[in-house]
Amino acid sequence: MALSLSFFPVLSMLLLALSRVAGAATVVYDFNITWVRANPDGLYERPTIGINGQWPLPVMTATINDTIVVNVDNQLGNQTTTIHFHGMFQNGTTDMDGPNQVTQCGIAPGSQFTYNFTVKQAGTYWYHSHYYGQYPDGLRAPFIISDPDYPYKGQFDEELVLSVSDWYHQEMRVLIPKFLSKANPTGAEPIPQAALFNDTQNLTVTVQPGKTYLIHLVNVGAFAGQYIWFEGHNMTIVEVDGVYTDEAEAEMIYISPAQRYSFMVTTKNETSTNYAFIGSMDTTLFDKIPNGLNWNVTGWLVYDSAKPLPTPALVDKFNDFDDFDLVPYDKKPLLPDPDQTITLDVMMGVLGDGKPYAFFQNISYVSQKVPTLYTVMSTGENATNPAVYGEFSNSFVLGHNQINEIVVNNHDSGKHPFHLHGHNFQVIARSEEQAGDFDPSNSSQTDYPAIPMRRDTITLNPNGNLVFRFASDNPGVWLFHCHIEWHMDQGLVATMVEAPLEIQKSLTIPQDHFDACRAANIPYAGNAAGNTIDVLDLAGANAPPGPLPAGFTTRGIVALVFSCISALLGLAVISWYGSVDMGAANKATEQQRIAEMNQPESHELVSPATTVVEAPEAETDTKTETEIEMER
Ligand SMILES: *[C@@H]1O[C@H](CO)[C@@H](O)[C@H](O)[C@H]1NC(C)=O
Ligand SMILES: *[C@@H]1O[C@H](CO)[C@@H](O)[C@H](O)[C@H]1NC(C)=O
Ligand SMILES: *[C@@H]1O[C@H](CO)[C@@H](O)[C@H](O)[C@H]1NC(C)=O
Ligand SMILES: *[C@@H]1O[C@H](CO)[C@@H](O)[C@H](O)[C@H]1NC(C)=O
Ligand SMILES: *[C@@H]1O[C@H](CO)[C@@H](O)[C@H](O)[C@H]1NC(C)=O
Ligand SMILES: *[C@@H]1O[C@H](CO)[C@@H](O)[C@H](O)[C@H]1NC(C)=O
Ligand SMILES: *[C@@H]1O[C@H](CO)[C@@H](O)[C@H](O)[C@H]1NC(C)=O
Ligand SMILES: *[C@@H]1O[C@H](CO)[C@@H](O)[C@H](O)[C@H]1NC(C)=O
Ligand SMILES: *[C@@H]1O[C@H](CO)[C@@H](O)[C@H](O)[C@H]1NC(C)=O
Ligand SMILES: *[C@@H]1O[C@H](CO)[C@@H](O)[C@H](O)[C@H]1NC(C)=O
Ligand SMILES: *[C@@H]1O[C@H](CO)[C@@H](O)[C@H](O)[C@H]1NC(C)=O
Ligand SMILES: *[C@@H]1O[C@H](CO)[C@@H](O)[C@H](O)[C@H]1NC(C)=O
Ligand SMILES: [Cu+2]
Repeated sequence: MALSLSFFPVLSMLLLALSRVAGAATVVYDFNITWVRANPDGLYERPTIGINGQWPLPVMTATINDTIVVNVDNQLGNQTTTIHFHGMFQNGTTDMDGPNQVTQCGIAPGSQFTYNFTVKQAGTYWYHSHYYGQYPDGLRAPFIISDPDYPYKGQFDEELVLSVSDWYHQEMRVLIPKFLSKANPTGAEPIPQAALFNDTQNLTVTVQPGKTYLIHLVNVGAFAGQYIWFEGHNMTIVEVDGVYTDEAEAEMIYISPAQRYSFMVTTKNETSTNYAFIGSMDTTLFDKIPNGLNWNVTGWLVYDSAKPLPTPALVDKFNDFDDFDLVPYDKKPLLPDPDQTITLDVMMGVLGDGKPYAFFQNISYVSQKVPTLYTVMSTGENATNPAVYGEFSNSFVLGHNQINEIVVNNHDSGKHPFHLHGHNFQVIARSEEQAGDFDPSNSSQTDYPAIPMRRDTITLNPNGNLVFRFASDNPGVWLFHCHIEWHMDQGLVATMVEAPLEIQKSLTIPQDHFDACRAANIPYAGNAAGNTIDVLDLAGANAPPGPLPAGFTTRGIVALVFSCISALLGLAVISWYGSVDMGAANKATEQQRIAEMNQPESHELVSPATTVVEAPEAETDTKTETEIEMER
């Protein structure tokens, strides 16, 4: 009989404990993915993506060195899916990383697919769908990996897992086309209806006096960063995104989507009072605050269930801990000067279809006909030429075992939590808001921390910059993207093709990966356009729409729309703009955008008063889109 861990966690842990005597265990999860119904905020019941008939989803657990096998059975019936194990380096198993059309083909409805990898890291992670904008529909949960040699072992009495998130009442299927629409040229993101702790509200956590709890906190949300604090208690941070840190005391933290913290909370010595803990969504991300929205979620540390649950006090200034100041426990020193530097300027704008897009420089990511990893595997020595991956996969080829520096300049007035797959990275510089572009001429090794903070998801400040480094010691295809799902959907994505010739040498892709492609009728060899004969001929590769028609600039349209909105004429202007003929080629693109439930792309959210959307200088070659066919 196949034991499902998700059904029998306690029993499974027992079995694992037994099998571990002989060494690392194999932990098997059988995930039957189906629609269920859920109403976590008590305001609205909706279809939600469940596993084995349940939502909230099971928390995955393992011990360092375990092999994880996740057998996915996609029984959604009407949506493709994939799973990404966020923060896992997937060292030697880049084909198990999960992003759709990057390291695999999507798992079509009715298809099965096995993820199989060994965990060499411990700490707080999560798993989530990496198929287009799907995970906010429910397919996301924590993944905790324990470590027998944990340095803070003995300093706490009990471990707790806690997720925090935003929550939408409508499905992404409905929200994405509304968002990526020419009626929304500024890219104003949908505002969540609620915030949740552990996929509920008013969560009560029973605690004992005089004890220390190690809390693993994950933001599994789609959009909102959240301020987190525990009334009457401080947090002692000991881990960030899987990186152990020196103890750092914080009264409040800010956690962006996809980020994780472990911290210790020590309870009072007496039980006379219960204490609230709060998650407060960062409303500077929201273009407007709808009437009646409660952007806070409350839970309670319950010392005595007979005592009242106090209403949280209002906080008028958020005084959150600066994660840049964290010091990794292993004291890994600053990496040397880089061999390769990549500068990415974050831009928001409108393309010729009148819809809002996001760009690194002038490139808005579009997934390609052939998953990028399969292009690596089938283009021989040409795999070191970024051109074979298609211009709009925004690919950068990294040499093996070199030092890479990524500079991200924010030309947008919103925050962006950037995530790199396959690595954590040393954050060596991060500016405050409005600091403008990073000035490399002004910086040298001595300006950077001797022991930089490391994590895998870092928040970039509005109109600011950040710089990070990592060594390319993990051959694979690794996405770099904003973890705000809306921005991902708008194209705020780049692809790091790390040591492609090493991938070719060491990787064998299991047969079920190719079967997934066949089931979805997706080619799995050749360049981005599926050309296996002349891999330098990219004709037919997927591309976003061309630029705005002559005479229009994004800045102009945005200014016009906003000035008219302020004159209460906004709707008229939007419909006037919407009536401009964008050309037949773009109509196909529009349908493709709506139909495509496939890749991440994206845009920024900002308050109208401060929005400056820059016009990308995009080219005019609008190409025929074929992703609509893939989706059928
Ligand atoms: C949590 O409590 C608040 C205040 O009583 C209430 O408005 C809200 O509906 C509760 N949430 C849930 C999911 O029950
Ligand atoms: C798929 O089915 C679910 C459950 O009935 C429904 O809520 C959802 O909107 C459907 N999604 C698509 C893309 O058709
Ligand atoms: C998957 O779960 C659904 C809903 O609980 C159930 O109807 C179906 O039989 C399950 N499929 C498999 C293969 O277990
Ligand atoms: C995990 O495996 C590595 C060798 O790959 C070994 O050095 C380490 O001690 C193992 N850790 C545990 C906790 O078993
Ligand atoms: C997982 O991968 C390992 C190593 O390649 C292999 O030995 C094992 O058979 C695989 N397990 C499954 C269930 O695919
Ligand atoms: C949060 O939910 C997970 C999964 O259901 C559970 O394991 C965990 O104990 C919960 N955390 C708290 C603090 O209640
Ligand atoms: C929390 O930390 C702050 C600053 O480090 C300190 O002033 C305060 O007394 C601490 N509070 C508790 C409850 O320990
Ligand atoms: C609880 O009591 C112990 C022993 O008296 C003391 O060391 C500790 O500081 C107290 N903790 C708190 C949070 O007051
Ligand atoms: C949410 O909490 C913050 C911080 O205490 C407070 O300023 C704000 O008024 C609260 N919002 C609502 C809707 O209660
Ligand atoms: C991947 O594995 C190689 C060889 O074992 C090791 O040198 C490298 O540091 C690892 N990289 C990461 C990111 O874990
Ligand atoms: C690289 O591509 C060119 C043009 O298609 C081709 O002539 C050459 O044989 C390719 N090299 C390899 C190693 O595939
Ligand atoms: C983007 O800019 C580069 C460098 O200026 C240029 O070579 C390329 O053609 C541009 N691409 C698009 C899509 O505009
Ligand atoms: Cu973003």
